Amino acid sequence: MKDWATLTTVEEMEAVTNSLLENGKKVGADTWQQRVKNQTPHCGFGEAGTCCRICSMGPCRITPKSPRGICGCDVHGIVARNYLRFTVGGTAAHSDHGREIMHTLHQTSPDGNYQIKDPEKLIRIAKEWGVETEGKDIYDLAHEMAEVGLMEYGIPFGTQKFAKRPPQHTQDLWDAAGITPRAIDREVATAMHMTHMGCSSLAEALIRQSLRAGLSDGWGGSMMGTEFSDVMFGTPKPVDTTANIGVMEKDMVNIIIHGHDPSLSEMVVHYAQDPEMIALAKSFGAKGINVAGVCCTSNEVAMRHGIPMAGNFLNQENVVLTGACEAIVVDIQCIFPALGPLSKCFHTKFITTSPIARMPDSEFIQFDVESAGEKAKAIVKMAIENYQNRNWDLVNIPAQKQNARVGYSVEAIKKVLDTVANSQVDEFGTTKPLIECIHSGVLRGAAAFVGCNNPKVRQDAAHIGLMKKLLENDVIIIVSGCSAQAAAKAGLMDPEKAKEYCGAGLKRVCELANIPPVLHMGSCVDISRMMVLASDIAKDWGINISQIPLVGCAPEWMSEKAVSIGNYVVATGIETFLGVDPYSKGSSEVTELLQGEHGINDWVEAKFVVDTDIDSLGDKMLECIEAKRAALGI
Ligand code: BF8
Ligand code: SF4
Repeated sequence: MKDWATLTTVEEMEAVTNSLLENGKKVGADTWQQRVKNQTPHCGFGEAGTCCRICSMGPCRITPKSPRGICGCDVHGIVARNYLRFTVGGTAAHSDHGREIMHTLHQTSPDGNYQIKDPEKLIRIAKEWGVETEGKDIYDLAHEMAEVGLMEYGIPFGTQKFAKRPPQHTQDLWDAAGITPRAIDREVATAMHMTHMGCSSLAEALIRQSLRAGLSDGWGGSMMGTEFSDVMFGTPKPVDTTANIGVMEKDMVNIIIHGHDPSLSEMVVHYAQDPEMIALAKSFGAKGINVAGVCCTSNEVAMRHGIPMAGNFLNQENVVLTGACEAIVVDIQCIFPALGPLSKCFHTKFITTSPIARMPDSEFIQFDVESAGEKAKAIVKMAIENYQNRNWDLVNIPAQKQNARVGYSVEAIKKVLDTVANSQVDEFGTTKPLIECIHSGVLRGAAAFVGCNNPKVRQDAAHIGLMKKLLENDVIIIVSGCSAQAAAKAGLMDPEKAKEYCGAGLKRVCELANIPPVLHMGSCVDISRMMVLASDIAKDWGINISQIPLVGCAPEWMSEKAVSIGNYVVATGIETFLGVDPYSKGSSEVTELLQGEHGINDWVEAKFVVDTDIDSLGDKMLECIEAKRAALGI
């Protein structure tokens, strides 16, 4: 047995949360821990996916006594329709985030709020898309690329441009299965149409569309979100930061940024560093301004600026419960409406900024590209002025914090791993050193950890527990979203500490490359980076993606976006392990399609594995990696 003493344990994190809940009790705060109790037990029909309310003849619930809805739809049709609608909720959200990024790109200018920070990347993608670059001003090119990218949402003919990125074999599988993604909005609209009353009730067709819609997210909307965020805000490079609730500062103005779109957080970070704002903070008696993040926004600014990560999804109330949060500024997605009433129990300002995410009990400051600078400055100022309203009797910032090295874009991973082996390096690096490590058995394989927290799973325990298990077995981990923050909070991204918990091979790789064994690849939209990495590995190795000893895992997932992700990760050929059931267990046919040997596995060479017993889920991941090695004869 290894000694994990130097990492922060789940028990220690829970103790800290409990002390914050005590703080909340003093002011009558309502928290998710209480609301989970109020909501338990959950509706069995909803959980099995067997309730249909697609038309007003229902709701129809399937039981042994009533095996069909009023229209005659059977349980398989109902479960599959629900699954498809769940998927495209996520496809729409991710892709709309990508669309906002493209609109921001369209308005970049040398003296405006947003500039081009990675022109090489812009030119590279322009060449890939067949857009003429010669002799063009970089901003003209950016605007043209924004228009081409925005057309990907509604292009009447053809398929997604980025869907040409994976190996030919993957593209052939997609074509044969009829799931190569067309216009992104079309895949969402088709799904809504298919699931309208009186359209599709054939489970197989509905699951096929789920994969197609997912692919339009992962190889469409999300990929544009990632690539063009890099173009505007910089492609991430390794940077040191800190994680967990102790990153909040007692004597400083604490601004928490929460959500997903970096257009807002980049601006807030910029103005929080403005000497004029810092001087203002000092005039109110604070030592300065401290910006920290929650959820994927946190990942974005941690990766690009080393901004500390205060916590993940189920920590969002904790930051307010410290009594030391002057403002929690949010944009879109994964924001608890609870933050409104909760912030009223403290001095905290809850500031919403997007017309997409309007909430009661918040101050709405609409953010747009033209006024971004001015609005961000006003928000920072509001937070500073609010410092004087703190109730010092309620301030409780637990001293829990770990170091983390983050910022592993595909470009950065290739670069750092080049130091491990002496392979030929082309202009943008290759994945060959990584392949050599896996081929020789120094590393057994790789695992991509993604996704959320979910009160159905003990918070962070599945992420951290599974990661530890894989690290011991020489499996290198790439990570994104709230899974990344779980790892960072525990200390698994501290290059000094975390390597001690790896098997001998992985430890050696970490030492040679000076990396942590858990590589932070970004937000959930950035799972597209993982797709590019997998695709590059397959090409450099000369095998199919499904042959790589690589698995995906979302052990604590909760959102529709996570299901959209699951669909595209599997459809890309990566076996995906879930710790929470996607409301599909009510149908044997849908379960067979998603998890059986001859469902989607026959189309895309991968499937889902669902197991709520986390230890057994980990065993299955290791078995899958070893089986892929054996099949390759390595
Ligand atoms: O997109 S991992 S809880 S924050 S959905 Fe949300 Fe889940 Fe976190 Fe980011 Ni992703
Ligand atoms: Fe019931 Fe059919 Fe209407 Fe669904 S579509 S609510 S199963 S009648």
